[in-house]
Amino acid sequence: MSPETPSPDASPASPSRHPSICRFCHANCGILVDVDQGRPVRVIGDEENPAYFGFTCAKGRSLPEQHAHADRLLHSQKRQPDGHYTAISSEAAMDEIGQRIGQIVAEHGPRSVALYPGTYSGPHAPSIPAGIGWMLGLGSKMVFTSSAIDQPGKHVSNSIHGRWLGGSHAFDESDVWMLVGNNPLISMSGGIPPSNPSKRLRDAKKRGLKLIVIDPRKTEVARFADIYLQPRAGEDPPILAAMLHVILREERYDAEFCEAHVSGFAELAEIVADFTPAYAAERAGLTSEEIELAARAFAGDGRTAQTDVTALRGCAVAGTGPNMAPRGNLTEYLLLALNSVCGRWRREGEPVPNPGALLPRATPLAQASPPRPGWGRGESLRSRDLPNSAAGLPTGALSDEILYEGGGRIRVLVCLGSNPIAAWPDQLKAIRAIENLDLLVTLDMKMSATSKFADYVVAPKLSLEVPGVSLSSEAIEQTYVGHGYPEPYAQYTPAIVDPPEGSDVIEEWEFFYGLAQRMGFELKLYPIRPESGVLRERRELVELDMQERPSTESVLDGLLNASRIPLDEIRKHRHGKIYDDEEIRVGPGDPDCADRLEIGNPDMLAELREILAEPFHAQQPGDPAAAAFPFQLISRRLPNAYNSSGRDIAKLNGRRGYNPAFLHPDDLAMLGLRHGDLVEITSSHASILGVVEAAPELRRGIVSMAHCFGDVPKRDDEVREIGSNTGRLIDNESDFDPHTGIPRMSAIPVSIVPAR
Ligand SMILES: Nc1nc2c(c(=O)[nH]1)N[C@H]1C(S)=C(S)[C@@H](COP(=O)(O)OP(=O)(O)OC[C@H]3O[C@@H](n4cnc5c(=O)[nH]c(N)nc54)[C@H](O)[C@@H]3O)O[C@H]1N2
Ligand SMILES: Nc1nc2c(c(=O)[nH]1)N[C@H]1C(S)=C(S)[C@@H](COP(=O)(O)OP(=O)(O)OC[C@H]3O[C@@H](n4cnc5c(=O)[nH]c(N)nc54)[C@H](O)[C@@H]3O)O[C@H]1N2
Ligand code: SF4
Ligand SMILES: [Mo]
Repeated sequence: MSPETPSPDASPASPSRHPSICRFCHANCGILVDVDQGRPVRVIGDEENPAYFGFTCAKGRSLPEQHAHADRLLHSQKRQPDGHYTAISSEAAMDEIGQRIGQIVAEHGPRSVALYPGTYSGPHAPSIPAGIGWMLGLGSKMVFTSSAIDQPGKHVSNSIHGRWLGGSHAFDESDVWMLVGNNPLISMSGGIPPSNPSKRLRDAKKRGLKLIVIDPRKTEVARFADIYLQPRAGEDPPILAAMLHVILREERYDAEFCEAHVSGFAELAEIVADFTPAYAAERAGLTSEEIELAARAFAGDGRTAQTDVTALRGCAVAGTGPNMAPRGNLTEYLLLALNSVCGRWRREGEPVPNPGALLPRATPLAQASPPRPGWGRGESLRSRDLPNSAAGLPTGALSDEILYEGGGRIRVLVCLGSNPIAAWPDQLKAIRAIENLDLLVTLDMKMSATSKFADYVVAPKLSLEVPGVSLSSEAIEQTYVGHGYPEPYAQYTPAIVDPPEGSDVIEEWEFFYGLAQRMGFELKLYPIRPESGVLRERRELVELDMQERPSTESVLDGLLNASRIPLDEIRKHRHGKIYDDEEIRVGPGDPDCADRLEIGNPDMLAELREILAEPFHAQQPGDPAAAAFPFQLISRRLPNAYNSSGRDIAKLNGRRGYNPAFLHPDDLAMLGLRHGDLVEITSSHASILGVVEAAPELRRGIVSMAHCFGDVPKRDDEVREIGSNTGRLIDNESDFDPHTGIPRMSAIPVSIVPAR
């Protein structure tokens, strides 16, 4: 079944119910959508779904409200000279945008065009391949993704550590699991599978899983922890180095695995010898015992037999918190080192948990692939001496590249389901940069904070109006260790409804296709490349027919040309299915292979040495030594908002569309504040307003706030309605990672005073 024209599942007139995939967030929950009069009216979890077991969250259940939102754009918009917007047909918008970009490229070269794919480039499988294919056709490599301001340390550390081609252990089979600064029960991200994480966690606890959580906030997931460490923010590297110290000192590592497959052991051992639990505990505001306990729980008794498939299983993963705090690469690197010294990689003869469904067939091998450089790849920025890294170009510095006054600056920005003014570090600079562009095009469902600056806003179809597949949740395993589906699950959904009557909305891939057509080049879709998952067969490049526009269904067929389970088979099982028909076991490594997992990377060891040389004091709230900025602002996610989305949906935001500034009740008392009071939060860079709320689950001295709220400064006095933008507090130029450019986005030193 590959219909040439996408036909929605529902007939417009009669009420009906349809299995589908929720794409409000990246978790791809299996849902049932009730349709009446051609519109979605109700969403519930699909009990028949074999991986999600009926799970949904309030965001998914509000898809009908999202689709029918009064602010939803039903037509693309063009900015007029007086700053107002008028509707423009999507065809005319593509004509004008194609022509304008053609002129700018002719004058300034293709490098003047940048693409920024963000959050909503994820739900639709063809969006990013089409966006990147268009950029490559144009001849520009200036693709900046939100990954570089998210968890860039993962990409860098995977590169410099190397991959294990047999893959990592899966959550569902593990004895021990460690989460450092992520909260998968709310974020659906990081370590616990995205398919009903709370059920999976409860089942795992029943099995006897030991959970270790390190987070300054006792999060929803931390409440399930057997061992919970509540450190100061930004101290993860010393804590993890001290855990390695304990594991090596007490010989709780897998000596046989290290001997055969790991290099740099002696170098790492030498430096972590200085990271005593007492030292790390003092820095992080913990006790030595807590760190020792965590280390022993993670490493267990160190059973080593290389062929013993019953040896302790587990994995240590981090989330956005530590990646946004200083030295995120090092945190992620030390986690890989912990996994490697404990031998937490799949051995010869073991079956892989997910041999692939929408992904190509796994071809796992018990062998390391060699480390590669983590940064310094390809072209550097012109504005600042920042290279491309394994996480891509440094999005944290894209504002500087747009504001650059020398030749070759970026003049055109295409935002693909993204919102720079809400999301980029240093919001005021981001605003200046956006205003400095010759052309800004956004593909956005509403006039977001960024779209209000755009020359053109291209109105997209929303998720229930387009076919979809559960690829993003499966493919994440290829990028991040310990992520993805623990079983060969896949789901396909056709479009459930047509777009609203009278609207003119297009899919994101169609926009790039339309531009390529007008600019006279072929659009080729490039498949994803594995970074850290199990080794897989390769997918083919997809070349699209440029004469007659293909249907989305046939684009999906092309993109999934090497799926282990053919898409036509997946199309038949509308409630999703686990394709456990085939067992694939890890093959033997090449006995002559000299490749090793590298745990002694000199740059990472140098960062560890820097930490030892750094002065520190055990900071307390109100501590005179930290008088200027006695608090640390950390990032967090709220259940009912998804970055900048959701906060304007009445069913989701309850009475408040803002992001509270959460503080420990004792800190509130110390500051003389009560719930709902307004405060001024000041970093070395800027100030924002916040509405305080008591949160006993926080460590003292911490203020925890969600990002992507608020708007431009002229709306600051609406803080109680729209919240405030924590990105404004971030200085992207004086405190940033030299390899990925990510600035300090968590553990930001701030002061808090009552607002006058
Ligand atoms: N201070 C601070 N900053 C942060 C973070 C933090 O923790 N703290 N987190 C960072 C992280 S992890 C990320 S990923 C980035 C996110 O960065 P961005 O992706 O740039 O920000 P979003 O707000 O998610 O932007 C998504 C946009 O897509 C639009 N949209 C919604 N539905 C659709 C659709 O169906 N199609 C299309 N085309 N558009 C749609 C929304 O209206 C919104 O404007 O922010 C980063 N910024
Ligand atoms: N509901 C909802 N779900 C989302 C999103 C959303 O906005 N809302 N955003 C999506 C996106 S873009 C992403 S990238 C993922 C992110 O998914 P996660 O990484 O799980 O994000 P958070 O839930 O913010 O968890 C980060 C945790 O880090 C902690 N933290 C902060 N600083 C530090 C530190 O220095 N050290 C340690 N150890 N911990 C620290 C915070 O207290 C917080 O609990 O979530 C995705 N899912
Ligand atoms: S977790 Fe994400 S995919 Fe699942 S229902 Fe909620 S918004 Fe939808
Ligand atoms: Mo993210």
